[in-house]
Order: sequence, then structure tokens, then C-alpha cells
Amino acid sequence: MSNGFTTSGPGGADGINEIKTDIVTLTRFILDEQSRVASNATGDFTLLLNSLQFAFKFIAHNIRRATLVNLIGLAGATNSTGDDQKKLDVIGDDIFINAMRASGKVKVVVSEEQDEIIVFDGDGKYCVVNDPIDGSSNLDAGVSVGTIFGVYKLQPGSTGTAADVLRPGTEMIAAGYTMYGASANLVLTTGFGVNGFTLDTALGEFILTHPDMKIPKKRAIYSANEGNTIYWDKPTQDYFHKLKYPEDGSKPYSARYIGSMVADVHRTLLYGGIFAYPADSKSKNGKLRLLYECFPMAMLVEQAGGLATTGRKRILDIVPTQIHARSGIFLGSELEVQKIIDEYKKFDEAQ
Ligand code: P6P
Repeated sequence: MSNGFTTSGPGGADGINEIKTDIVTLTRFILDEQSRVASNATGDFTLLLNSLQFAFKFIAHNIRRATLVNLIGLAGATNSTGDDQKKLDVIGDDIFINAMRASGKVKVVVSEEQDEIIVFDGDGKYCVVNDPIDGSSNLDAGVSVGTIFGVYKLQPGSTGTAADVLRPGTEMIAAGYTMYGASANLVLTTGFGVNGFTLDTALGEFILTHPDMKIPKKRAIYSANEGNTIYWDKPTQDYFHKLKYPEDGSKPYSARYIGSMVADVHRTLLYGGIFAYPADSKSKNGKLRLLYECFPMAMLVEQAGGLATTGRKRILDIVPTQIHARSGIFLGSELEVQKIIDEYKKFDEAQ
């Protein structure tokens, strides 16, 4: 029997044998979105998003194979920020750059793995910033890693320079990540909410599995590398101390830290809580990069109803001074992040 949407299997409509016959693929979602977002759309943005999804599928394929073909291990080079480059870092970067070039819609690419911006020939209208394999230091341990990306429109009349991306995160028109774990999970915003897709490797399609994602307003979970506590400033130290030793006698928060930003943020989006990589006296501006880690995650979290701040400033309002600029970051549930904002406000008012 078919109701036009779900076909019940031989066992009847018991849920177990139901076969969904009207699934929403990422391609279909993007086309629906295009007609919703910009009726005069030329289709360029849609083609860009389709090139992005190809890159994610190809990277996912290589990560799945990594253990089998011994791709895991150091590639013998270092990237712009001095990290040891894993073989997959290099492969992921090459896949991403080639996919953006082949789209014909991109003019500028910024990659964590590239010292300088990449400018393509042609009349591409978009700039894409990305960390091709974030968290790659965890790869050998089988921990989920991911590609993080953000999209700006090329400035009018620009031939493609760093100025096209040294802009506040509020000017990003799309952002997201694909987390490569048991399956590949793509979480995407184009400025109209957040939607999650899961790669069906048999179909080779990302399927809409998490429509209209909203982050819980609060959750007693904190996610930070407490090994850096000694380097944190007083407001940050006081904030985490209060989560562990609640002044009102309530139950202490749970600590969850994977050490892979995509995995920690994905959990925070789904369960709520706060993720933090604060600026610290050791690294001054913190470890995470503004353009292709902080901005995309901040855009996603805000679109899902959460907050993202340095403690004193909204992340998306920051204007980067160079393409690999770093920033401290607290992001997550509105009521959890508001507590750190209040902690800094109280500290600053007492100075
Ligand atoms: P730490 C991974 O190397 C990464 O760039 C992010 O994915 C992650 O959030 C952070 O660094 C972890 O850094 O100092 O806690 O190992």
C-alpha cells in the first residue's frame, strides 16, 4: 500500500518495514532553497554547493579507505601554521581546491593548508574559506574529523584579493561542516536556518536527516581543554570553576571534550551546552582560526538559536586582519554562553 510518501512493506505499516519513497537529497534541498532564497538566482550558488558536496563525498571516500591503504601517517611537510601535515590533510586540500576550481563559480580560496590565498582564472563570483581536514591530528586514533567551510560573495568589481575575505563573519552567505565518522554528516546554513544531511554511501547522496536544527537553550555540558586552565584569564577561570563547583548547590556540569572541533561542535548543536577554546596567555589569541573555524561554526550556532562570542565580542562582528588570524571562542546554548558574557562584563566593570 502506498500513501504517496511511504510504502509499507509486507509487514504492514509497523515502522520497521516502511520504506520512505520521498527522500530529500541535498541537491533537491538546494534547488528548493534556491527558489526560496533568491527567485532571480542564476543557479551559480546552487552549482557551488553541488561542487562542495562532491568534495565532501570524495574526502569521505578517502578517509574511509585511509586505514586500508595506509594513507594515515605524516606526509613529511608542515602547513602555514606549523602543524605536521598528515597525508589526508594534503589529499583533502587537493580535492577541495580542485573541486572549487572545476565548479567555475569560485574566484578565491583560502585554505588552512595554504600560506596564501588562491585566485582562479575566470569570472567566479564566490570566495570559499576552508579547513579541509580539521582535527586531523586525531585521524590515526579513529576520532571524527571534518571539513569546515564558509562562503563570501566576491566584492563588486574585485579581481580576487585577500580583501574579499578579510570581512566580518556577518558577511558570509553560507557556512557549514562535514564530519567524517561512522557516516558523513553535513550541517549547512545559507542564512535561513540550519539543516543536517547524512551521506547514504549506497545512493551516493546526502539525505536530509536533521531538518531545521535548533540548539537547546541550555544544557549542563562544557567542552574545553582544561589542560590550558593555567593560561586562561580570570573571567574564564572563574566561569569554569562555577560550572564545576556550583554556588547554588546544583549538580556540577558534565565535561565532554573530543579535541576535534567539528565533533565537539556537532555534539553541542545536537545536545546543547558550551564549547570553548578561550584566548590564552600561551597563544595570545587562542588556537582556532577565525575565517575557517570560528566564523562558520559561529554562523551555524547563531542560525540554530545559540550564541558565539570571544567573551567580550560577538564572533561574527570581528574583522580579520590576516587570512590565518586566530580568536578565542565560546559557542553553544544561549543561556550557557550568556553566562561567560556576564562573567567578562562583571570583571570589566570591576576594573
Ligand atoms: P587542543 C584540532 O587540532 C583543532 O584544530 C580543533 O579541531 C580542536 O578543537 C582543537 O584543535 C583542539 O586543540 O589544544 O585541545 O588539542
